Amino acid sequence: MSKLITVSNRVGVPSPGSGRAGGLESALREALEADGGIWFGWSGEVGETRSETPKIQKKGNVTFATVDLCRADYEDYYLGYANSTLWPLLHYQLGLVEFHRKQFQGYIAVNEYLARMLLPLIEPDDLIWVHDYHLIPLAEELRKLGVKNRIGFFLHTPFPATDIMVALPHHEVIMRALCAYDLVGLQTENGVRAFLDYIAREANGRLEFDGSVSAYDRLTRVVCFPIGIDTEGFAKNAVRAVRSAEATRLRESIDGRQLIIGVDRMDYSKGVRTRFEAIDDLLTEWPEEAAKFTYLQITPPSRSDVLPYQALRREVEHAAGHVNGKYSDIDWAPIRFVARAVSRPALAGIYRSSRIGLVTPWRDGMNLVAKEYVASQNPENPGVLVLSRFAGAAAELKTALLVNPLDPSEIAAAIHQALKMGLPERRERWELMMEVLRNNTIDDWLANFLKALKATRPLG
Ligand code: GDG
Repeated sequence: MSKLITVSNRVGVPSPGSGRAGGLESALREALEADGGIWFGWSGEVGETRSETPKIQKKGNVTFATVDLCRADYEDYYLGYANSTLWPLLHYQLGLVEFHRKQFQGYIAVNEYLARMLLPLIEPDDLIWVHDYHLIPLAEELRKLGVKNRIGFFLHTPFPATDIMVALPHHEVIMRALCAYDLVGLQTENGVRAFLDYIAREANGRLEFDGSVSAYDRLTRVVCFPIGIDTEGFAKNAVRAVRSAEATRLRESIDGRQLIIGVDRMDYSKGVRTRFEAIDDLLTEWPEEAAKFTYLQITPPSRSDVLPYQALRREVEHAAGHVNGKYSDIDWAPIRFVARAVSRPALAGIYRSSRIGLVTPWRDGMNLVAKEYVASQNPENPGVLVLSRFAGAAAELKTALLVNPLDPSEIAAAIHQALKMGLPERRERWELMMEVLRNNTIDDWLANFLKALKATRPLG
């Protein structure tokens, strides 16, 4: 019987101390649990040498198969090509893109190694679902080993416009590798359009009558599957969590002021520094708002071994200090900057306690925080989402206050509008967004992708 094999860069093997998994992780685990399946990928461990065989751990119906990488892999594949070349490129940050041929070769080599490690676990009818930019060459490497199974790929980041894509040295190698998948899933229609544009202009390929893309002697389907969240689950948790000790302590500490919330990994694509500049602009333009709100920014560290991320942390801390130094009074500071993670249940309570959700990435594949904030609101008195027009979520959450995330004064004006917005308008905007979130949950996303993958024709 066919089973599902999911492959991701990191595999979170559940353990007693590992806490509650995020929405994507638990949805994938449930899908694997349903008919039995395998989750394969890097363990997160860096050893002196690579593993010779995968470490197998069975939890319920799910087999977790993980391998360790060696130091050179970690540097070339993970820190290097994946996070210093592809990540900035996919987020339109050409100035941050580094390219070193050795890292590129290391990236291909790790994918070739992962394909070899995965091969013995694959049975003829299995469906293989590969996740994200670290693993683009995996299908091509599996094909070289004779794998004929249906293989799908989902890119969690944006797929950039052709002019950005062609800035990548050897972009054709990456695009050819993407076309080795039977199905490529992207977050937005904009991404699908960009993919087709590349295929037409750079690969001399074409769109077939049945909707598949023909290029590099292969047929691939490229489809938009906007990722969702567990909408009802979040809404229910938020009702409970808003009464938790943490949310209560937070509300007491803000002393009746309006709360503005930002939650982002420490990443330059998330636009946190510009958001602090927006608070500066807000207080310059509308000084009467001083002491009427508190902006809480929660920013867990991320990729701290990658150089630009270390510089970013210093810049963000400096910017928060600058704004606080300029506007704070003895009993109020505009920004509370928390540079660590908070627990998942606490997060839902914090979202619900906040009058404004501030989500202004410069670019984002989707942005789940925007959706979680909306799902957590009190229907009787919902808050307002201020959202970057360059987050994938903006294609769905059209009644958020959409802003250009590069313009602090535009963000400031939207915050001001949100602070003043009356209940009827807040409800109307929120209800329309909530309907979208109810109609496309994480379970729908998963089912739609797998249905489309099953509908592709297996090779040979
Ligand atoms: C990539 C793409 C795409 C954050 N801080 C804490 C915490 N979080 C959770 C949030 C949310 C998740 O992490 C972040 O998801 P995002 O979608 O916002 O961003 P990325 O991490 O960049 O994710 C993105 C996503 O993949 C899925 O396809 O949407 O565009 O870049 O769930 O709640 N969770 C806890 N404490 C924190 O402090 N517990």
